[in-house]
Amino acid sequence: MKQAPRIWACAAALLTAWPAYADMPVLTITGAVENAPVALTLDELLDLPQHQLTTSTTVTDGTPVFEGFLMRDLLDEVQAQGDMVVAYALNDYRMEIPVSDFVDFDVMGALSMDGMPLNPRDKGPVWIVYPRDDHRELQDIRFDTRWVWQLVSLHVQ
Ligand SMILES: Nc1nc2c(c(=O)[nH]1)N[C@H]1C(S)=C(S)[C@@H](COP(=O)(O)O)O[C@H]1N2
Ligand SMILES: [Mo]
Repeated sequence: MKQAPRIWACAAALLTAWPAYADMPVLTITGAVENAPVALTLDELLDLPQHQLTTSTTVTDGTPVFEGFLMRDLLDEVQAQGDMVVAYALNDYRMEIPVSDFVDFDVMGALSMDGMPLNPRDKGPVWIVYPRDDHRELQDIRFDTRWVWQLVSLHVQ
């Protein structure tokens, strides 16, 4: 899967809040998972245990409060078997992320920031957020590139 499906970009861009597209698939998981490909709706992502994480980022001011699911919970949910995920964004950005990041750290698939649903026009609907302020080793460009925003699919390998 090389290209993020553009139709979602268009559909999602027309909408601004969660309820409007809550039952549309927003995140597709391919590769080494049960019953691949798995297309998850926002409602399904919100059904995963939700967590809070307060951290500075390289692209926002201050220390926003993020809410969302833990990446390891998502991978458990789809019974992922692999050491690496390739994260694909709407803008064709792609980044390989070792699954060990999600085991070692509470890396979040953030769905909201400061109480506002992340909008597909700006970082949303899913933004991979690392607990950067809690771990010195995460304050590094190597990890910054893994903060994939506008995440649309994950390929597990
Ligand atoms: N969807 C998406 N996520 C992305 C990127 C991108 O271009 N598109 N750039 C990455 C890079 S290279 C970095 S360093 C961090 C921070 O981006 P910044 O260049 O806006 O500070 O976001 C990462 N996440
Ligand atoms: Mo970067």
